[in-house]
Amino acid sequence: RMPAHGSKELPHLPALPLIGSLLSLLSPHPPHIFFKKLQKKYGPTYSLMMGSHKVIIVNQHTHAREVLLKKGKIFAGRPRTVTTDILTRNGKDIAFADYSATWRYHRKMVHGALHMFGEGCAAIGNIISAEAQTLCSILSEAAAAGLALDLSPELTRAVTNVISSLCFNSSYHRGDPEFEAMLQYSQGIVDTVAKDSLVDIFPWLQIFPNSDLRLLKQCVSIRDKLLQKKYDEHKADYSDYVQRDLLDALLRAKRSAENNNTEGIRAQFGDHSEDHLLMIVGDIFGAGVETTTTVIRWAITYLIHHPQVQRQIQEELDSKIGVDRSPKLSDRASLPYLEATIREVLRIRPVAPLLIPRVTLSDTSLGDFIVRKGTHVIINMWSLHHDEKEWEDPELFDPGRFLNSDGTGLITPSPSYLPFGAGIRVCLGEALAKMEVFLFLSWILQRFTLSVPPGHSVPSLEGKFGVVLQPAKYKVNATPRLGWERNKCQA
Ligand code: HEM
Ligand code: PLO
Repeated sequence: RMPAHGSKELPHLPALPLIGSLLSLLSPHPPHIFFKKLQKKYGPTYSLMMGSHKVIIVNQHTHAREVLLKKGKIFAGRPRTVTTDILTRNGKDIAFADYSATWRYHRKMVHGALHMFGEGCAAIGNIISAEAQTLCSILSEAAAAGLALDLSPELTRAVTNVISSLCFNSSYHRGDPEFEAMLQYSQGIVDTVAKDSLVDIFPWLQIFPNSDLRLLKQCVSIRDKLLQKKYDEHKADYSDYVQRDLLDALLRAKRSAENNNTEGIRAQFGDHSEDHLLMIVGDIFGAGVETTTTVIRWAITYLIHHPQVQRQIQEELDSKIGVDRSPKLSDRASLPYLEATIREVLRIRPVAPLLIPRVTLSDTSLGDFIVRKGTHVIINMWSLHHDEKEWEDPELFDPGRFLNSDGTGLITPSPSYLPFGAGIRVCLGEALAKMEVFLFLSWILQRFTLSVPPGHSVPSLEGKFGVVLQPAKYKVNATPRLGWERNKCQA
């Protein structure tokens, strides 16, 4: 019989008084890579001190699955941090909110609403396709003018419009000042938020400079004004009989909570204040934009590095769809090579390489190791996705890993693969994100071949570490394919 709790102490990095393990953490590498390297000395699961907190770093799938799935509920807390408290008004959102009745209620509500307006609804395919079409027309114009283009802003606008349709029933045109403002504040937030929890918190050592905090507060205040405006507009013409979008669904839940016995509702579900509602929409909006855009950008970056993969996707598109119509969601099952490519992109460059940190809600164990209540836990998805024992030549980009031997069916070659996390904190937008990545890539690759302009070097594969791992900016040439020359983007 296994004992209920582990008995061993985790291997621990040398701790120095006052500054914890910080000195051993000073490294030229970004944290996900450095944490992977530390395995050589300390084993795949080890602990270290960050300030006054004990943090466990998990670099192997067996322990990761124990944290996320087998003991998901015990490991379901989120540590509070200075930056995420600023972003979410002290954890009134979903992603950075600690485990509670309120969190459970909100997660369930958003899950239902996303299903109603997103995954479960045929209209979502049309919304994404309309944005894909606009995006392709812009690529087409640039190609006709002989211009190389940084795809990022246009891609971000396309993805923003999808989530904006779902959340607010509205979208942005090119050059819309509200959209330009959004691009800016969102990058500012990505650059500064959660740095303290993902890396360290020693303000006096300049790891987390105060200018970051100032920038974050500025960006959050711009975002909050925008959210407030959408909220006020929706509240003004709200009706119990029409639900246009996610925000209407949240408003409706708020109304019915207020009309009922409020005390009883509070006890059962927790709060559903205006702050909660704004922060939840902010989460879905932020997650909906930054993650999906990042994945598509990584996909394009790898396709530029691997023209033969791009060609093979195009051959698959030509043979399964042709040139007389555009891809639709129901084509996904018949395009296994494209699907395998998307899976490989999510493996080799996980959007959230360290997920979002956890905190244990009670004393527990991990394998044979003792874990005390209040311990922070970081799952290093980068290590799982680059584990040499699980993946042959892990830095090699090879969609074939996810295909069976004759290339006709998809396989999951290793349990060491969880790009969306797992368990009770699993990504809420997985289905939506997969639909978007599939449609945008298939529309683009059906019509264009992507490459760097002559004389430019291929883009870096390194990535900038943060709450999402972003590729560098660069310009691409989108060359129309045979049969897709100017103005034939409508098919
Ligand atoms: C959480 C990945 C797109 C909404 C997460 C987590 C990961 C992830 C790894 C953290 C899980 C954890 O901490 O254990 C991704 C990837 C995406 C994507 C790779 C794109 C390909 C989206 C989209 C939405 C979304 C489009 C919104 C519609 C969320 C939310 C959470 C989350 C709300 C927090 C869940 C919680 O803490 O309970 N996602 N995501 N994600 N994601 Fe996504
Ligand atoms: C992105 C910048 C936005 O302005 C605010 C925001 C909200 C939710 C965050 C998202 C940011 C980054 C990606 C996150 C998402 C919640 C879940 C998702 C962290 C900071 C992931 C990948 O875990």
